[in-house]
Amino acid sequence: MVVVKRLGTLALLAASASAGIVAAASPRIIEIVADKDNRFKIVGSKKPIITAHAKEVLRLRIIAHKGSEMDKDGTVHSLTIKQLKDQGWDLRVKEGTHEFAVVAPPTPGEYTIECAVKCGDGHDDMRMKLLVQ
Ligand SMILES: [Cu+2]
Repeated sequence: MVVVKRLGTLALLAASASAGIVAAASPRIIEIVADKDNRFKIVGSKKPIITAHAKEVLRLRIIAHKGSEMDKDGTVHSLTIKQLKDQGWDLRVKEGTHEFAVVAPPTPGEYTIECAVKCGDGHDDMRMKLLVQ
């Protein structure tokens, strides 16, 4: 019984180690400006749409500029997908450049990424799209 248990643990360790290597294999970097005009802009793209494969690991580099308002704790914007908040899709950013690794959801479809921090004029329309294929 003890031996079986140990083997199980080893197998689990091996599995998570290889998963780590796969995840680390150069995820795409997507550069996003959360701008002072309270709009999201994707560097090198005309439309604020991120296209990803299901479960794709993405590295988001977010350049944040304060709008006319910010949160008490200094957060100037956020990138939030309401239904995926508990899966890491609630990125609050202060002024400056920040990098986050996120995973696209397993279910294809259109997801709205919105700002959940009151950032001033334009806040209500501060959103972009995650298109999962
Ligand atoms: Cu906002």
